[in-house]
Amino acid sequence: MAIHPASAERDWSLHEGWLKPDLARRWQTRLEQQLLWEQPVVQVYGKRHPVPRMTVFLASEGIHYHYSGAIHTGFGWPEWFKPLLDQVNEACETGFNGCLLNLYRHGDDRMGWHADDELEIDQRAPIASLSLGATRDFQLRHRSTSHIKISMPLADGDLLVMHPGCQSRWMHSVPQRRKVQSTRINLTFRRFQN
Ligand SMILES: O=C(O)CCC(=O)C(=O)O
Ligand SMILES: [Mn+2]
Repeated sequence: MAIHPASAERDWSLHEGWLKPDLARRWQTRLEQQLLWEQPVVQVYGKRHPVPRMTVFLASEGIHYHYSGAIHTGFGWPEWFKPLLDQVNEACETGFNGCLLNLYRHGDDRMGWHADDELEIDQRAPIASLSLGATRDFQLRHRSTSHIKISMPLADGDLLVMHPGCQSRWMHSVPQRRKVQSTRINLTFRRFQN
């Protein structure tokens, strides 16, 4: 089933329960066990800080992406991952060639305000964000009218599609939530220029 935004003005669409719980569990377990999760270290004012989450970058061979102060390179997709990539591509009617995965081990892990607007990303394509595991709040803040702030809980199996234009109009974040004790994985599928 293809996804169409309800209205052209909408900058994103949320598809709750896009992956059924049994499939979501299977993917979460596989991703946790089979990927080599890393905790990047960033340098701020000369001091080194581990980022408060674990990450993995998967992409087609030859894709390069600068984030968290380092260059990440695509070495091709693991064979076992391709069915999920195909399913997301079909839903979004696009061909994603990269995916950044974040593992939030507990509620202290988080991501600060940013937009996925790096030059390498093709801003004419959507960005699809799939959530697995613990529910976490995803916040959006309008860039020009900063009093407009939206918080939406992203739950297990939800697919959030950020449409072209979303990154230039909105910033987003995943704040700390001390009460959350279980793990969440988020996959953001992106289209890189090549
Ligand atoms: O974890 C999320 O829901 C958001 C992740 C994100 O914004 C990113 O990877 O750029
Ligand atoms: Mn982002």
